Amino acid sequence: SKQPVFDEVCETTGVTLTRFMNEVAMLNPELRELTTLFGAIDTACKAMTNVVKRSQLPSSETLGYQGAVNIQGEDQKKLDVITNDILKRALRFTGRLGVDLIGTANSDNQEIVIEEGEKYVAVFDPLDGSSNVDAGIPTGTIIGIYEHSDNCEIDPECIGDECTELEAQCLANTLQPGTNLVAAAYCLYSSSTFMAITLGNGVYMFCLDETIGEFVLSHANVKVPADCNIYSMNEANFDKWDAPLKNVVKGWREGTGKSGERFTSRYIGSMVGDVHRTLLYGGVFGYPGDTKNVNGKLRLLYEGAPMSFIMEQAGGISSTGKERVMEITPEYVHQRIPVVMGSKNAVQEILDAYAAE
Ligand code: AHM
Repeated sequence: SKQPVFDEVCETTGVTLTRFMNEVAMLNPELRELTTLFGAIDTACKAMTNVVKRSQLPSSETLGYQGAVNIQGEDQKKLDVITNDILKRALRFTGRLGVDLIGTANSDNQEIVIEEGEKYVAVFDPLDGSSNVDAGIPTGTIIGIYEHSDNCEIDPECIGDECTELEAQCLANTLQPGTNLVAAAYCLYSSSTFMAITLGNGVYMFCLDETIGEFVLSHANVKVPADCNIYSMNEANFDKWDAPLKNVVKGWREGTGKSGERFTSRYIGSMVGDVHRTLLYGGVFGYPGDTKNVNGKLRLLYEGAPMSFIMEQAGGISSTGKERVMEITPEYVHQRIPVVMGSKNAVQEILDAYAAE
C-alpha cells in the first residue's frame, strides 16, 4: 500500500500524538479512520499505564488472580483481563473495526467482535510480559492493524452462536501476513510510558507526559543503528539453539564475530522493553527456536508481525533466521514463530550463518 505523507509538524518533537494524528489525517484523508483508531489507542494506553502502575498496591483490585481459568487451563490474571477489556472497549467505541480479535499471550482467550462500518481489523496482545508485573519489571501492549479483507462478509445482525460460520470465515481473513499491516504500535510501561507507532512511513516514538496527560513526540523517525554490540536472548536456552545461531553468538561473546566487537548482553524478558532498547541503542533481540520449542515462544500474529513491522520501518531486519517474519501467513491465531530482530549488520550475520548451513 502507498506510504502516507508527513510534514514538518510530524517531525517536530514536542507535538502531541493527537496533533500528530490530526496532521496525518489532514495530509492523508484516506487514513482518517485509521487516525481515529489511534485516538482510541492513545486513551487505552493511558488507562493501562494507570492500571499497571497501581496494580501492586495492597489496596489494588487488580492484584491477584481472578479465579477464571483460560482455555489452556492456566489461572488468568486480573490484569490481563482488565487490560484486554480496556483496549477492546476503546477500539469498539470507535466503530471502525470490522473484527477485533483478542489474543492475550497469557490467557489465550480469543474473542471476535463483529461490528458495522468495518474497514480495519486489530490484533493485539494487551499486556505482554505480564508475568513480570509483580516484580515491577516493564511490560507492554502490542497492536497490529490490518485492512479488512473484502471477502469477509459480515452480517451485522448476527449474534453469538449464530455467527460461528461467519466468525470462522472472518478469522481466516484476519490471518494475514505482516506485509499487509497498515499500522503497528506498542506501548511500553516502564520508568516512562512510551508509545511507538508506524503507519508504514518510519517509526515515531511518543512519551507520556503525565502532568498534561498527553503523549508527546520524543523521537521522530527513529532509525536503529546498523551496527551494535548488544544481544538480547534467553541464554539459558543456548545449548538447545541451532548451530548457526550458537556460533554467531559465541563469536560475539569472544569478539571474533564479523564486527570484531565484543558484545554485551541485556535481557529483560519482556519483549516490548527489549525491542524498545534495541531500537534506540541498537542490538539484536531474539527468541529463537530450540530443540524443545522449535518455533520459540513468541506469537506470530500479535507479537512477531507488528514488532517486525516497527523494526523494519526503523531500518532493522526481522527474521526467523531463514525467512522474513513479515512474509509468513499465520495458519492459526496463537501460532509461534522464531524471531531474531534488530541492527541490520548483526542480524545479517545470523542470516548468513543459516544460509551457509
Ligand atoms: P508472556 O506472554 O508469558 O508474557 O510471554 C511473552 C514474553 C515476551 O515478552 C518475552 O520476550 C518472553 O516472553 C520471555 O520469555 P522467557 O521468560 O522464556 O525468556
